[in-house]
Amino acid sequence: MPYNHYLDAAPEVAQAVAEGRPVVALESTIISHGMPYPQNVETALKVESIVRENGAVPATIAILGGRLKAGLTPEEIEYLGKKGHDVAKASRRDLAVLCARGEDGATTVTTTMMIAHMAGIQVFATGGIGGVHRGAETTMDISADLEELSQTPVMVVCAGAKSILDLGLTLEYLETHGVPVIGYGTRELPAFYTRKSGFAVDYEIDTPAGLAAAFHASLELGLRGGMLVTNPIPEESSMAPEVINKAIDEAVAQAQAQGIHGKETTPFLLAKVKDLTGGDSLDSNIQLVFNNARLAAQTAAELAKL
Ligand code: PSU
Ligand code: MN
Repeated sequence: MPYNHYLDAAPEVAQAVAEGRPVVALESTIISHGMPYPQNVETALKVESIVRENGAVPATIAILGGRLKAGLTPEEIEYLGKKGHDVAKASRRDLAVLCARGEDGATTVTTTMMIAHMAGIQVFATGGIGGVHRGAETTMDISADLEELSQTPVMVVCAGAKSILDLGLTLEYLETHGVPVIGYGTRELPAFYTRKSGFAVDYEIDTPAGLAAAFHASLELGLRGGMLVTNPIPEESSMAPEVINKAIDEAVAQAQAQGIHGKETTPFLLAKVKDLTGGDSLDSNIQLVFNNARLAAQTAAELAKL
């Protein structure tokens, strides 16, 4: 992607990229819209330290005052966490207007991939990605995250997709758009809160070096898109499928009954699931993000050797 004057890479991030050292991008919608304050800020700061402990430089990404930031200060993370839903959730279609107006935006998987790529960052860790929503055959609600994965060469390490989505259709969409879905140490797509979903991934890879080799080949082949690494939640943090699936079904029914649509759907469902499980899902969510940050940092370190 060409250089652009809206981008501000933090000095530490710019230097690491220039020297070919490992860097891991992190998103900010998960901070402003995905978790409540103050757990969101605590989690975001802890994720950064996990990335460091595993040998990479963290670059939390957001839009602040119309600037595309790759690498935030702890004060900036606190600001985004406290402002919460008052920060615009910024997807691809929002970037130009936010930049032109000098406004703030919390970056989704889509915009975090875009800004990471502009800054020369190849690996990105998050919790869950957006996908094809249940009922998309009539609502056409398909996350821009899937389209971005097909056109931006960044590896996204996530814990699979939540069954607030239609997982089967999400995989079909990714296949159509040529996005490889890798299971880390598993043949089965993890479903975020649980390690299993009943759906198969395309490939199982068992080491950070193996993930790095696959992504390196993708870059060398000049393939346009990214790669989706799905990392199962640690067993001890995973939830009972009956409990979580009941909460998800109830959340989806409430969203339908209240006519929730568009960009509000995902944050609404995430918040409802959290309420319905009495906060247990938030604990699981935090642990799986830590787990993904660890794997992403180790993979970025391997990629830097190739
Ligand atoms: N799914 C989660 N947690 C999240 C999100 C999705 O389990 O925090 C956020 C991510 O930022 C993702 C965005 O990119 O929601 C997708 O929103 P939408 O479905 O509106 O595209
Ligand atoms: Mn949507």
